[in-house]
Formats: sequence, structure tokens, C-alpha cells
Amino acid sequence: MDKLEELIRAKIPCPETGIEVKHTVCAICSPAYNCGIDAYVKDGKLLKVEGMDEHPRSRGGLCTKGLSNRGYVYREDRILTPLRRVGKRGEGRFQPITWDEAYGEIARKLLAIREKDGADAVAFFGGYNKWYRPWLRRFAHSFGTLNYGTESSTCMTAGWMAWKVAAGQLARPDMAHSDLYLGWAFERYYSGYLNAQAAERAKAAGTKFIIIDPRVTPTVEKLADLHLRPWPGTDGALALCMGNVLIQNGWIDRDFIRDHVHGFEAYAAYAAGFGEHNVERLTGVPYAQVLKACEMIRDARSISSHETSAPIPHHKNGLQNYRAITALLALTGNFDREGGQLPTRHTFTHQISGFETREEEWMDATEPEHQRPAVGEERFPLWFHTEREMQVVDLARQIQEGTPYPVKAVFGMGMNFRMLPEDGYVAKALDKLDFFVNADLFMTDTCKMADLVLPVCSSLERGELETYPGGYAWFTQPAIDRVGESKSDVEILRDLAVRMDLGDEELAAGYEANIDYMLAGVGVTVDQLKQAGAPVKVPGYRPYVPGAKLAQGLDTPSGKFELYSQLIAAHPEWGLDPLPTYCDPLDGADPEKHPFVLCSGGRLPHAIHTRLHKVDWLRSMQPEPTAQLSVEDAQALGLEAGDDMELYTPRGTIVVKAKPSHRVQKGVVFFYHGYSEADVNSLMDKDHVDPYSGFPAYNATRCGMRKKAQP
Ligand SMILES: Nc1nc2c(c(=O)[nH]1)N[C@H]1C(S)=C(S)[C@@H](COP(=O)(O)OP(=O)(O)OC[C@H]3O[C@@H](n4cnc5c(=O)[nH]c(N)nc54)[C@H](O)[C@@H]3O)O[C@H]1N2
Ligand SMILES: Nc1nc2c(c(=O)[nH]1)N[C@H]1C(S)=C(S)[C@@H](COP(=O)(O)OP(=O)(O)OC[C@H]3O[C@@H](n4cnc5c(=O)[nH]c(N)nc54)[C@H](O)[C@@H]3O)O[C@H]1N2
Ligand SMILES: [Mo]
Repeated sequence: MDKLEELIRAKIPCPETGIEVKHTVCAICSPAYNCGIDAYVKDGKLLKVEGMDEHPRSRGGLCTKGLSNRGYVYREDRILTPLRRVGKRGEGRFQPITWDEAYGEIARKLLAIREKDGADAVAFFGGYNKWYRPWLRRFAHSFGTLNYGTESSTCMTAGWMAWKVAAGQLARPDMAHSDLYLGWAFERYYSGYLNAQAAERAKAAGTKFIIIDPRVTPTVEKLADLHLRPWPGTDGALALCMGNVLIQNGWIDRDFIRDHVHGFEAYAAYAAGFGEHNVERLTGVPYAQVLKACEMIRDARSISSHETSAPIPHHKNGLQNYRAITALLALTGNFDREGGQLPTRHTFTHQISGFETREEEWMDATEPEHQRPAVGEERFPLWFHTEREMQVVDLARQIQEGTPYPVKAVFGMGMNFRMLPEDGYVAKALDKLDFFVNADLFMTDTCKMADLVLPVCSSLERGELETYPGGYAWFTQPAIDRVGESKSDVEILRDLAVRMDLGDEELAAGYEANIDYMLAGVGVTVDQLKQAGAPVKVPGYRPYVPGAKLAQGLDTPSGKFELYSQLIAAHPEWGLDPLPTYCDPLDGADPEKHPFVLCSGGRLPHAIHTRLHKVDWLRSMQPEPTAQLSVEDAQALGLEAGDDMELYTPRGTIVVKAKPSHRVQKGVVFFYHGYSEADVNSLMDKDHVDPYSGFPAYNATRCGMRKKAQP
């Protein structure tokens, strides 16, 4: 081998090899992270990735998923050109067409439906990623409808809604300064490694951790000073019991309650129903452990609580359970003080960076008049009240039933019907549409249902604004050549806005002009950010001063932290409770036939929803869809590790591999979602949802399990 070949094989960046290292961003997982990547590039092709040392947030780190970006970007099923369906829906037979043909057809069809059935007959659905959401929302508005909705109809928003009800805005834990952290469903080694690292730093500095998780997780093993193990979906009863114990013992902050809390008496009277006599029966957690947790709360100078995106809200009682958890912070005076829960705002695409952009103003500038109810508005009125967008969980029903009016077309970006409960019903609804477009990187099961499929590029192939906590902003530049004829989501929306003559000059002006508009007041421009080449601290950064919001009064009807919600009380027609009341989390299936609880929350470190099951590297870490069940249940069912077992509900049966584990409670089975061949959402009940938020109850469904009979 000659020297040059050796250098190339070793992927050494230098003039001889022509290999360059370019900074870019990983957008495979949550935009809460968007870790920095050093991309090794030759002739426009990605050779390998490493963590980017200069990145203020990820500081050289990358997780399993991030390290697999090459496999992701060049996945075999990347879509290369716009496609028109020629086979039946779902069959996967398509014919390449030009962008011009695709735009022409979309414009014609959507405008014709708007003309005949009204703008609301078209729904705009954003799945992953979040980067284009302000544009899709504005596009829907400029088209004339509030029927814009996203995957956030099942993720994170319910937690924010709980905070909006209680405190009028979002709040986040000031973990670094907390004496005690309530790690409610806190398992970030699998779902968010930077947060796990922050927890380790806090632990080393003396923070105590109570972890509340049905499973024995790495977090429990590494961080927990106390582990409470409720059954899935019973956190509300547990939190109410803790509230009651704190009140009965006087371990509360009376001054804070007097000055800043609304509804204490009503809350205390309700919480009194949860105590030594029933907490273990309701939650599985012995009273002695509840008492121990309350003693730790009594002894802590400051307390904050995990901001849960999924496991607490993914229950039919999810929002109420989360409200019951947030109440503990109000009772102990840990809202808006150092080391407690701090009021906060989003900067841009759900990031919290400590400076204010004009994103919200921009994306809602063309909001149409509210005439017909948005999809899901009647069924989930609190959702619509706080979010002003459709609740996508109700979309399939409205398409199928045509009430209160028919939805005839869906324009999707990264839409994935498999994320929704009883997804066979969702697929049938898509099949009924007059017109369905989906834009994605890959030929997914959902794209196969579409009439037109548009190829989009990855974060490595586009430039975009990133914002990060601590006041950082970055404008990335494309690091590699685009795969095929793919375009960025925002380019597609701009092109279409022009083609459809939506009369929206801002949309027509394009991404960079729009970002400059949003950044006015932040003290930087797109050009300056581009020149910087890496994240920079912006002049408009203002770190939050704890106590500032309380001094002003909260944005709730009473101006206080509401344990009793005046917003909900003012709307008796919603049929919701102003107090954080508790109900059993399970569905109505026959418990004799379905004696187990199926929990399909809990992340795998090497998977993210459906996105990575087809990336070989990652798939090799656990090639088969595998469910975790308790050792006791496995023995009773005659199951050993690696056996085929059936999981079933009244909706269907899937076959998975069994993994008996001491980490799981008897009676509960954990299985990860997103597999086409063992699709847990096909087992779910589309109506087993939270009436407050609309969130599906993915984490507590009655099911049966048995060993699969050998043929
Ligand atoms: N049973 C069960 N179901 C669940 C959950 C659960 O815990 N259990 N979790 C829920 C939660 S929390 C969430 S967030 C949802 C996730 O739901 P989704 O985000 O809808 O899930 P994905 O399967 O990742 O589908 C996203 C699609 O977006 C595509 N995509 C990626 N980047 C881009 C981009 O830049 N542009 C475009 N146009 N497309 C892109 C991907 O290729 C993929 O096909 O699932 C929910 N469903
Ligand atoms: N590797 C990887 N990372 C991800 C994702 C992924 O799919 N894979 N998804 C991303 C997305 S979109 C999201 S929303 C987040 C979600 O990430 P997290 O919020 O961390 O959610 P999970 O990992 O589902 O659950 C965390 C823990 O909650 C426990 N749990 C489940 N049900 C309950 C319950 O009812 N009560 C209590 N107290 N605990 C419960 C589980 O046992 C688990 O250990 O992760 C993000 N990061
Ligand atoms: Mo999520």
C-alpha cells in the first residue's frame, strides 16, 4: 500500500488526501440536543463523524445514534427524487417525477380542495424533525387553516400544558443548584446522555436523588438515594399522598402558599384521600417509602423535579398526574427560586436558550380567522386552548367519520402513522384521503401510502439556525453534497408558497431572511453567525434571575400558582377537573384475559422511534424486537431468554423475543415501539387517551402474554 492510500484509509484530513473536517449538527434525536459533529468529508461524501470539541453543549460527545450518522444519511432507502404513486396505497410502487411536476400537482390538488371544501379540509402534519415547524405552521395559516399539528401532539406538550395550567408558562428544573432532585421517570442514560451527565455532576456536588420509576434502571443504580417503584401510571396517587403527608406534618412553606398559591385548601382536602390506608394498594409503593421520601423533602433546602416529556404524560391520567407532581414544588416553595423550578420560555424550535427571538410572532403572523373547530379541538378543548393547533390524535377519526367536517387531504413532513395508537385505523384513514403528500428522507411505511413523496435532505446537507442554553446561537453550513435531488423542508415550503400564490411575501423570502427577522433584537445576523463557523454567545442573552416572575405575578387567572385551576373551572363544558384528581390508568379490556400491563415507553439507547431500526450498526446491538418481563412472570409462562412470545390485546397480537429481567416488576411488560414487523401501536386502543391533553396512553394498556406455540 502506498503512503497516500494509507492516509486515505486512515481517513487523515490533509491536502494530500483531500479529506476535510467540517462542523455540522446531528439532528437524529431531539432538538433539545443537536450535538456538534466533526464531519470527515471527501469529494462531498461523508466518510466518518466524530464529536465536535468546540461545541458548547455536547463538548466533543456523541451518543450511539450520533455516531451512526453515516449509516443514517446513506441509508439504502433514501428517497432520491420526487415520486408519484403508481401502485396501490401501501404497495410501494412509484415513478420518479420532476420537482416541477410535483409542485404543479400539489398546488393544483390542494387549491382545488380548498376551493370546494374549504381550507380546513387540508391538514398539515409535521412529524420529526422540529427544525421546519415555524414554516409549516405559517404555511398552513397562510393557506387558511389552523389544522396544523405535529408529533408534539404526543410528546412533551402535555407537560408544558400542565405548567401553563398551574403557572401560566413553562418551567424547568434548576438541577445544578438543587439540594434534592425528584427524578420522576428520569432515565436519561438511554434517552438523553447530556442530561445524565448533568445529573452526575450535580450528584458529585451533593444533590440527592429520589428516582421514581417502575424499573430498576441505570439511573437508579448510579444516582438514586431512594428508589420508588410505582406501577406505570399511578404517579398521581403517589404524588397526592406525598402532598398529603407533607401537609399533615407541616413540612410545607406556609408563607409561599399564602402569597403565591391559589387553591391550597381545596387541594389539601382532596389530597387527604391519599394516605397510609391506600397508597400501596393504588401504586405498589409501601407507605414507609413515601414517608422516607417526604422526610428527604423536609430536609432539603431546595427541590426541583424532572421535566418529563413522555412517560408521565403517556397515560390516560397523564396530565393530571403531572399536575399532582408539580404541586409538590408549590407546597414546598420551590417555584421560581434558585434550585427549584424556574419559569422559562422557548427561544426557537422548542429550545430554551435564554434570549428572545421573534419566532412566535413570525409563525403566527398570518393566523386565519378561527371559524370551524380545528381537528381535535372539540374532543380536547384544553389542548386547543393552550396550543392553538390541531391535536393529531383526532385526525384519523375526523377523516374516517367526516365530523364536524370532512378532511380530504394531508400534507405531511416526516409523518409516521406508526407513532399513533391503533395505527391500522390511522392507515385506513390515510387510505380514504383524496390526496396525501409526505416528505421524508426515507421510503417509510407512511410514504408508501402517499400519492406523492418528496425527498428531503438531512441536517448534514442543509444550513440551519441552532440555539442552545447559555445564550448560544449557530448557523450551520451544508457539510456534504445532497443525496439525490433532495431539498430541505423549508425550501420545499417556500417553493410551494410561491407556486400556490399564497400571497405570503415572508415565506417567499426564504429561510435566511426569515431567520434574520426572528433574530432582530438578539444582536446577531445570519451572516455574522455563518462567519463565526461555530456556536457563539449572543449579545441578547439575559440569564434568568430567580424570583423575577413571582414578583410580577404569574400569567394565570389568579396571578398565582394554581393548585385549583381557574382556567378549567371557568369552562365547565370541558368536563375537566380544576384539581389534579386521580383515576386508574388502565383501559377497559377484560383483566382475566389480559392480566398484564403493557408499557411501551422506555427508550433503547440504539433506537429512536422508527428512525434507526434500519441502520445496520445500530440494529446489530439488538437485532430482534425484544420485550422485558419479570423473571417471575417468565417462569410462570415457561419463557426463557430469546423465546418467541406473543403479546396480545383485543386489537391484535405481535410476536417478540422474551427477555426475563429482574429490572421489571411482576405483572408489567416493557416493549419498545417503532418496529414494522412487531408494531406495538397496533395493540393500542385509539380511544385510550388523556382527555386533558389528547396524549395516547402508550404506557399502560392491559395485555396478555404467552409463549408462541411451535409450528
Ligand atoms: N408505543 C409508543 N408510541 C410512541 C411513543 C412511545 O413511547 N410508545 N412515543 C411517542 C413520542 S414521545 C414521539 S416523539 C413520537 C415520535 O414520532 P415521530 O417523530 O413521528 O417518529 P419517527 O418514527 O421517528 O418518524 C419521523 C419521521 O421523520 C423523518 N425525518 C427525520 N428528519 C426529518 C427532516 O428533517 N425532515 C422530514 N421531512 N422528515 C424527517 C424520519 O425519517 C421518520 O420517518 O412517537 C410517539 N409514539
Ligand atoms: N435513545 C433514544 N433516545 C430518545 C428517544 C428514543 O426513542 N431513543 N426518544 C426521544 C423522545 S421523542 C422522547 S419523548 C424522550 C423520552 O425519554 P424519557 O422521558 O426519558 O422517557 P422514557 O425513556 O420512555 O422513560 C423514562 C423512564 O420512565 C419509566 N416509566 C415508564 N412509565 C412510567 C410511569 O408511568 N411512571 C414513572 N414514574 N416512570 C415510568 C421507564 O421505565 C423509563 O425508565 O427521549 C428522547 N430520546
Ligand atoms: Mo417524544
